[in-house]
Amino acid sequence: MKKIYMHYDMDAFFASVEQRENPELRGIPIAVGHGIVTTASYEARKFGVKSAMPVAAAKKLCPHLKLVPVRKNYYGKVGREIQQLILKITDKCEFASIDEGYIEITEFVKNRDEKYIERFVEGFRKHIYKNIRLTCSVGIGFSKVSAKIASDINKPNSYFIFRNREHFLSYIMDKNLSIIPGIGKKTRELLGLFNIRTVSELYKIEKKELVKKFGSNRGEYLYNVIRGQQFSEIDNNRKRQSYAHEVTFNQSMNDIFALEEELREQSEKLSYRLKEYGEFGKTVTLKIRYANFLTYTRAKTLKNPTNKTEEILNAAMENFRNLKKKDEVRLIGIQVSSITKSNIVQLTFNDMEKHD
Ligand code: TTP
Ligand code: MG
Repeated sequence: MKKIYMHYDMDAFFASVEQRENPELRGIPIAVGHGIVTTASYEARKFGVKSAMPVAAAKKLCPHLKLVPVRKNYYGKVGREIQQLILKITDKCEFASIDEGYIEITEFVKNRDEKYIERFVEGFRKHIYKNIRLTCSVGIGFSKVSAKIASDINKPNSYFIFRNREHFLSYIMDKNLSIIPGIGKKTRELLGLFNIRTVSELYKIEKKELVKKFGSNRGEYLYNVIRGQQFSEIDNNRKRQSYAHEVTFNQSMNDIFALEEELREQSEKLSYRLKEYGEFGKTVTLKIRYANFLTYTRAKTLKNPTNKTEEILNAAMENFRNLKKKDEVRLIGIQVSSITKSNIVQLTFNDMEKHD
């Protein structure tokens, strides 16, 4: 059965929390930050003030800008209150960061028309506002990626629904690649060298070409995501024992540099995932399968648990270098285990209070 996903993203999160707490900050341009703007209220964005901008530059654009110091722990607390509220509706949710998350809503809206989905979305947004006093933007789609793109379309304090894959494709086709999650600045720069800047321009490139330029994982992601064929499930398994990435080659791989590059890519992904969940791993295991199908694993225990790309990569590379044979590889992968939590996020799973 086709699934339906919702993505929510709080509007100007840090700034909105500050405006909620201090009535005198409401309705005026504010920036949360110290030296650098972490986020700006929508009133400040009208002047061109943006995240990651030096405060001095922001003040030039908007002389009345009110600067507010960052209170990260407090925003974290508010973010977790939002998560708790959502967990009372369903446990089919995945919190991608402190102010955004994915919710699989198939069971709530299946076989219903678009009007009903609109009512559901507005009900959700009201529920958040009533309890948290903050606004969010919501997107609906047939996949996590399409829902995420949708939530950005009518930001702030609104929503957008992709009715189906065709609707999604016609919307994204003439847009810049920056609207696609996972196509970051570096990838766009590289594609720009080949005059590929929009989705339709990327559409013309064959999968083979993309895999050649970006490796199998990234290449296939790029190919699939702009075709609405990138699917991943809601990941709500909070008691995770390990994180792993591996890749199987169709033919045996003899290029040691390419294998090392693959290990780097996998380390980056593992680091990203660990950070996303605020977790650290102490054991890094390299898995390798040769053309004769013999499979070996080599584990290394670190002094301190890590979530850093370089530390994961170094441990995996040490094992890789120690192997007698480094070619004729059919599969290579890294697992990070002995997981510990940095900051304890206590999430309770309870779906009693369903709302409509
Ligand atoms: P975002 O959801 O990217 O931004 P936002 O919520 O401020 O605004 P929008 O309405 O466009 O969603 O990020 C959430 C919070 O994360 C943001 O309020 C501040 C913080 N943040 C940083 O600390 N540094 C950054 O570079 C960005 C982009 C965000
Ligand atoms: Mg946000």
